[in-house]
Amino acid sequence: TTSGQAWNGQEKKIFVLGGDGFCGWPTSLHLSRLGHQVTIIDNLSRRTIDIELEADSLTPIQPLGIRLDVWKQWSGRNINFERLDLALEYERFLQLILQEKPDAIIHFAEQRSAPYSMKSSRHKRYTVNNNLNATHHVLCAIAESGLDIHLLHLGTMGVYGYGTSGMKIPEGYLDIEVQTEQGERVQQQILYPTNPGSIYHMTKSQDQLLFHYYNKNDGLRITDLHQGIVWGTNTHETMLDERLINRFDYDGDYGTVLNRFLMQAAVGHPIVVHGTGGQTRAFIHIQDTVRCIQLALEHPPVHGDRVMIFNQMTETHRIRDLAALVSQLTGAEIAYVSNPRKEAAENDLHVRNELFLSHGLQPITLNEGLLQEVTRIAKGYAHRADWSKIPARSTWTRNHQPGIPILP
Ligand code: NAD
Ligand code: USQ
Repeated sequence: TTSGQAWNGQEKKIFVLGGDGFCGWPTSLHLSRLGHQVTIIDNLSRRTIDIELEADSLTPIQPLGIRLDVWKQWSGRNINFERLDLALEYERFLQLILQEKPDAIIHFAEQRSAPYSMKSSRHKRYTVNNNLNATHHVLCAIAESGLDIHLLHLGTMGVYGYGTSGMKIPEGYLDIEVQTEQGERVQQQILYPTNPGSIYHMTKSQDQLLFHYYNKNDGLRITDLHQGIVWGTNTHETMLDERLINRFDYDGDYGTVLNRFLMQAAVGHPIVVHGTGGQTRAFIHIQDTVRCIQLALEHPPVHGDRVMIFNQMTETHRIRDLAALVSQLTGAEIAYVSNPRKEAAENDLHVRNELFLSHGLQPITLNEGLLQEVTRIAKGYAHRADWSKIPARSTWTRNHQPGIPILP
């Protein structure tokens, strides 16, 4: 164990909101291993959505109680759990904060799938109500508690939009020059104008305004991590025991693109590319997600700082290049289908990520070994795959016919 090395050897109390999810679970284990006292707060809505969609993680995730018992056996450490809906149970959440007095709160607890958020008006309203209320309740409770708690939020690269005219996307703030009434030219920095591509991404854009306001008005110390698409499954901690395994979404709503490609190749399904595959996106491996959160926790903003924004990504890739890479490695065919989403067919993407690099992140980049490791996991659990869940059926516009094959 590396107990006690973080934050100059101090053990901290950390709430992990959404700690049963794909990013939250490995983060909780990692922070517990570092010697921190972790409390997971989750309403298990992601598991309920699996039931709604009749889809399941490819990997066999255990009930949270078993996960926590197994972690205790391996590490000797307790992780506490409170089942609580952050969007609905404000008072209970406030009481927990007052009772436990956490040093930091990491907020993963939102509905995070863009296709799920676009399925129907019910899904749009659920995503907006859940995400905005959860975020606002967290901010409001920290302010009401009067405690000095560092809030870290998992945001998304998608708030920037993907048409950047060739410029490098800065870390949250854009330098601009305005002309005053007197004709003087003045430099300013503004929050990068958002251009979300789904209802889900729109909630993340709105979250930014809530952070800006509570930072300005109540002096809350906030770090917003604009994360790219996460790939991979396991981290050092989730690999210790099969019962600690992380979730692996592959269905058309929750499966993210690179994990879907690796899974599709592993089970003998063609690799499904939306449109021409000219979309360029930012990526990060799950092990780096966990490491970045540790680094952001260890470098909190000080009083008076504005909201600190990090771009939490390590590389950018074009979707059709990823498909070609996975196809070369595995021999899988590529199927180009009409794009169910409303998004630019081709875009360039250049992103600054100096803040994490300056804090010592050594990024894991896409390499054959890692890709094969994920394919091995996918092959190992291929018998659990339900092919009928692979196609993306959620569409951005009403009369779109998804999944129609087009010529490459
Ligand atoms: P996930 O759906 O696997 O996990 C989210 C967790 O939050 C789930 O366990 C869910 O039950 C819980 N939750 C949701 N609403 C809640 C509520 N109202 N009260 C209590 N708990 C609630 O998602 P993930 O992939 O782990 O993503 C976590 C965060 O990271 C999200 O905010 C997402 O926007 C962001 N993110 C994810 C990715 C990615 O590729 N997975 C990329 C960029 C950013
Ligand atoms: N795509 C395919 N084939 C597929 C699935 C997706 O070509 O089988 C394409 C999509 O059309 C899109 C791109 O791949 O152009 C990325 O799709 P995705 O589902 O992997 O990612 P996205 O919807 O953007 O959402 C994911 C997470 C979300 C997070 C976001 C980070 O679900 O929580 O915020 O990645 S980012 O994209 O940087 O905004």
